[in-house]
Amino acid sequence: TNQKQEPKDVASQEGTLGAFPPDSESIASIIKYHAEFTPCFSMESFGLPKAFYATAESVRDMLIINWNATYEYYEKLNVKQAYYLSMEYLQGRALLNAIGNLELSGRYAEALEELGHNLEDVARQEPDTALGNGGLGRLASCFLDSLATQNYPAWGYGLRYKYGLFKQHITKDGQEEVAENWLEMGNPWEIPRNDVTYPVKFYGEVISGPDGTKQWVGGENVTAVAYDVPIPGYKTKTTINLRLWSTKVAPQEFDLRAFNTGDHAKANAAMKNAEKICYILYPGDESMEGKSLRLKQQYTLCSASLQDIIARFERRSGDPVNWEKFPEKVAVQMNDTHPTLCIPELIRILVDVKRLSWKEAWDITRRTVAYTNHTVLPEALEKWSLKLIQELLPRHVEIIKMIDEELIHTIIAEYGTEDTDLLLQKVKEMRILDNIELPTSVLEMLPKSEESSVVDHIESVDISDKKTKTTDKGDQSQGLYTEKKKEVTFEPDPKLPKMVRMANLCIAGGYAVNGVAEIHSEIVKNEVFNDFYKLWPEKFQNKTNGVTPRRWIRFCNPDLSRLITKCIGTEDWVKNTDMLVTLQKFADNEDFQSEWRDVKRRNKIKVASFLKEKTGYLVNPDAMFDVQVKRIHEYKRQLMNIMGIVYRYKKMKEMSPEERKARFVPRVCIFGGKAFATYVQAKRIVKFITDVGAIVNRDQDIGDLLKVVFVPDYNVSVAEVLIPGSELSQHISTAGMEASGTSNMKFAMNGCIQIGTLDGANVEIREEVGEDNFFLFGARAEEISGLRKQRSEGKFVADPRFEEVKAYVRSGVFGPYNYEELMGSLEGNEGYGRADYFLVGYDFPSYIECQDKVDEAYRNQKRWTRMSILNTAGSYKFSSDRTIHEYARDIWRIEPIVLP
Ligand code: GL9
Repeated sequence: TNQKQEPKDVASQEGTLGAFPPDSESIASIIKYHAEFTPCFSMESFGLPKAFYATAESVRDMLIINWNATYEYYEKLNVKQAYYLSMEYLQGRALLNAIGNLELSGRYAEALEELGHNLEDVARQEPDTALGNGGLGRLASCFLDSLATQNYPAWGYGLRYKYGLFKQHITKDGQEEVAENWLEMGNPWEIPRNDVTYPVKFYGEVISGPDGTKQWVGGENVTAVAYDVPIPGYKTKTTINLRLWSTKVAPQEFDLRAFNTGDHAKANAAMKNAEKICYILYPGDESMEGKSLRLKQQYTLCSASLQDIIARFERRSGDPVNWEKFPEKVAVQMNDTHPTLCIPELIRILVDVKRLSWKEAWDITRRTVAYTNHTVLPEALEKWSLKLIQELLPRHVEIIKMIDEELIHTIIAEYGTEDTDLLLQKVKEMRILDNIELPTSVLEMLPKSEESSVVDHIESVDISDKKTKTTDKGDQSQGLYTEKKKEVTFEPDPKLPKMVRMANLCIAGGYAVNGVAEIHSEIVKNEVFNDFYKLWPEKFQNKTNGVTPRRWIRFCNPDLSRLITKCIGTEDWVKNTDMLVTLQKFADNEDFQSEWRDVKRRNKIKVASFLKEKTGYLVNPDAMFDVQVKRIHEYKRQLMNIMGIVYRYKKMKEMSPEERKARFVPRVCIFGGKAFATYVQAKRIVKFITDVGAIVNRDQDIGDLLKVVFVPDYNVSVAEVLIPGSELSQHISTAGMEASGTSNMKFAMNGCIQIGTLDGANVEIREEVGEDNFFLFGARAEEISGLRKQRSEGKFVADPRFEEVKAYVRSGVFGPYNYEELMGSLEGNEGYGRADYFLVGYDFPSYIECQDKVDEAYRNQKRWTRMSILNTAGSYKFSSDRTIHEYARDIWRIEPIVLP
């Protein structure tokens, strides 16, 4: 390994900032220092963007002190560390979070005032760090905050994409994507670690040594470079590390000769090739080119992180290294299947580089790696083409085949060979390799028949000595050959691609598998991975998601936080959310209720001015603020929400002004969310929402009774404004399809009442806040497949109100755009994404009836406020501190370490 030293000599850095924590005067002088000596703006002006960068640099200085001290201490104690591997982190802005955690907000505000600036304005200059798509990435960021806050020795690993999630513009044609160059002005939070680099290889070939050892040689090498982002905990010195990898050309790949002979294009090609791996988050994966890039990204994360983890383990263990102890020092959590290659990569390093036996390496791996499943949507369960992996990572394919073979033998041991039909069905469903011939070691165990038959030639593993050998058939290609005696048991379909199922590999190679909400973990165990659950019930767990109360209450909603602190009598609830339950006692207290309403109203006014600025629409802060913000997806059913609004609008139009007023509570319906760039149906939904808004919002008859606003470019910072000011939030996915959801938790924390289905974490939220404080509607998860079947048999009779809405939309009220595709998707009788697969029509009647109950409840402001308070009180369970504590206790087996 070329691993260099980690940061040392912390003592020498101590004191460079003077007394710690510094007072506001020293802070001001540090900011001035950075304004002068860390220049990326002109000298003269100390305008807003420059003020932000200088302020951030000054905060970073302070973080580095704690970050070094934390690292040193872990190194000294040689503690067990957890490593969270994630392709996504949705960090949002860092400034207010960092100074809030350092308890320096007041002093920073004063210091900036002295320098002629306002802290909030300065903070708004920071671009969102959006290295993620949605819930999964934001969860990873909340976890980092909870790890640091609770003093858990843990790190995050990820990729430093040059372009994060695209920016969304809303035009007359709907969503338009624009690249987000978040690093343009530099990133004050990162520490480039030119001393921490690892080689990452692609392509090449595997050669066998005379002693049976394997070497992966040739191919293309890139260099992974670490960029460290200090993650401070709240009111603790612990500052953990988020290590993001970037890629650059490996020295040996740069073709100096080509450059010298004037072939600059050739010389530059290698550079571009290496750098483009970390250019963009989630490149579209329609084309083969895109697919290969995504796989390169995944492998870069796994390979660089594991080399780093292993180097740290070796350095800390001293000579000789006892590899048996690896799982006692390291736990690796895979955030979904994206980092699955960790499994074969760890084995590769242990066997090929560290020279352990297959058995030792496989044992160590199975005691080190754990897997979180975040979705059961079939299209999201990752499968990679074997051909592609073979080309890019030939050695890993050998290892995956060995794991697959071992798994098949476990399945045989479980089911026996008597009932071959059952056995083969199980093998087929559970194997890691899909549509691939069985290994000979397996064929040999199956009952023989007399007929001769055709089977594929394959490489096989002799389980007894765990060395790979090639079946002795001369022909080294993947060609067919005729073999006597063996019966045709398992024929790959040549028309179908050979695939690797990543989740199956994770379950076989990991020691724990968890879902992210109770209902989801049950679906994982009893449906999607039921066969694996029967095989290894002890691996399966639930870890209900959570969100950090620092960002999602304390910092985004300072007014509510003050009120909560006043009520509870201490601010400790920010670290110990169980204390929020105390609020229950005040739910009916009229004075408290009125203070609670004042806070909400102030937050609504902020939302209103934000909407004005972003969309030009003026809304009435006395109307009910009804919000649905999340990625646009058919299963999340933004379409049902907007069709409900259309129904409401149509009814309003049919009534007299007096009737309208009596029947409906004024509402501002707010939407936000991005659609995947090539997800046509999702983009149609965005367009539909904005078209409805354009008609409704200028309708004089309707006025303040109904407004429909689509907030462009929904991201973490937008959420921080909208959530505190919302009163009703919608979590209305088809039951069984949303693994957990996490914004539902943030809304509850901020006293927002939900309308929702029994899906994901909604189920548990409803349990905690109480049935009376949650608007429930819709079909249950266990009914869904029956309902789909009914539909396909033509037995579904649509509610006339649903038919009415579709006809109204088709009549062209909302403009010239052709909504036939959208309405048509709710009809007919065939296929995913069509024939109303998501059961909008089925749930529509109960949805709009439930919305009437919402209006009724809102009319009684005392009742509503009580519900709101009880939502915050009941949200205590959904702190990511609780989730992380459970991971640490049940999966990682790590203990908090408090710095002296
Ligand atoms: C998701 C699930 O869909 C959510 O229900 C869940 O809350 C989060 C976090 O566990 O994970 N899985 C997933 O792939 N995404 C999720 O949000 N999608 C994105 O992050 C875009």
